[in-house]
Amino acid sequence: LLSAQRTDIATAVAQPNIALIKYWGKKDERLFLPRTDSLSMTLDIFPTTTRVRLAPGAGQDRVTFNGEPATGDAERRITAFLQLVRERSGRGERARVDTENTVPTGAGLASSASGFAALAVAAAAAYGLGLDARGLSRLARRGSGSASRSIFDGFAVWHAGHTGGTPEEADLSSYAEPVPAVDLDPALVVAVVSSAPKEVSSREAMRRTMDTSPLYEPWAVSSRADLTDMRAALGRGDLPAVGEIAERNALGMHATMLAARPAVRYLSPASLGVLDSVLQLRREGVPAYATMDAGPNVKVLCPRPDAERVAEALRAVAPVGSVHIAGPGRGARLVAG
Ligand code: 2P0
Repeated sequence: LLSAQRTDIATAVAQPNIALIKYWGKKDERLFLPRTDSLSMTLDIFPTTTRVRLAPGAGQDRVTFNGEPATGDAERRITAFLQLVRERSGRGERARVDTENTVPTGAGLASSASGFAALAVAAAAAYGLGLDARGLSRLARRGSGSASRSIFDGFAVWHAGHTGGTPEEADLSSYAEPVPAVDLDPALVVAVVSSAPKEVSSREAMRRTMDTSPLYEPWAVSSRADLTDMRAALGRGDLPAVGEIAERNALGMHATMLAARPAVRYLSPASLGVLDSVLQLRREGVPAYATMDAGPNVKVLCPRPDAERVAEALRAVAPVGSVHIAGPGRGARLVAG
């Protein structure tokens, strides 16, 4: 049990994860049930640290990010999440939530996965929910789908769950859990090509893709096959196969978005420049493979001994702003303070 004791104050740390088999689309928006299973690697860089302190007598939640009061959508999502925790705990106290994010400002990397994973672990402890890792994963999912995977170390699969029965049954059925991977020593090299905020939120883009893209259903079907192949590749420690499957799955996801009406296009000329450079690395014998999320930045999976060479090649692509080398990291956990 990660959070069995009632403490009234708790601090948790979580790191981002990058999906190798993507989550794109919800079959239930309220419960954050995804249309497909997904699989990711939790990273060892850019931790988010979140402290939740119950504030008896306070009339509302107070939330800060790196010392500044949270506003707008971010504040609403966190308050809604705390409300869910209060309903489950049977306790009504408002909370003070302080989050320190170490993603370099303007790095163009999403922080909702590490953010809601850290918040779930800290809030569950502060309100005394007594959840195990699976329960924490289900809780984190209600803040942001991808956060369900950052609860775990290294590789994790997030089950889409089923919607046939009651909402409670559906909610219980969708969680992440660790995936065995043998003898893999991967690096993930992150090439930041833009730090501009995205024009279409991933939430809206998912909705539009599901509702209007004729390629969505075929992608969902092929993604299921990709997941089966990915589990086998991880199980036998075959990093080139892991990379190849991840790259085709990501390109397929972007193809479904391009076919949406109107199209959702996250990849920029700079992203394509990085993809060219990855192809060139492969021609030179480096097993490097790319994956891209809801933005123009490109993440490149390769064996750790090749990471510096890959980073150097990506830095040479004209519009690349910064390059970060990550490896598999730890899941969300309580810390002192
Ligand atoms: C993923 N992405 O699997 C996919 C691939 C982006 C592309 O999860 O609406 O911030 O909060 O559940 O988790 C980004 O979406 O969306 C995402 P919500 P989230 O990593």
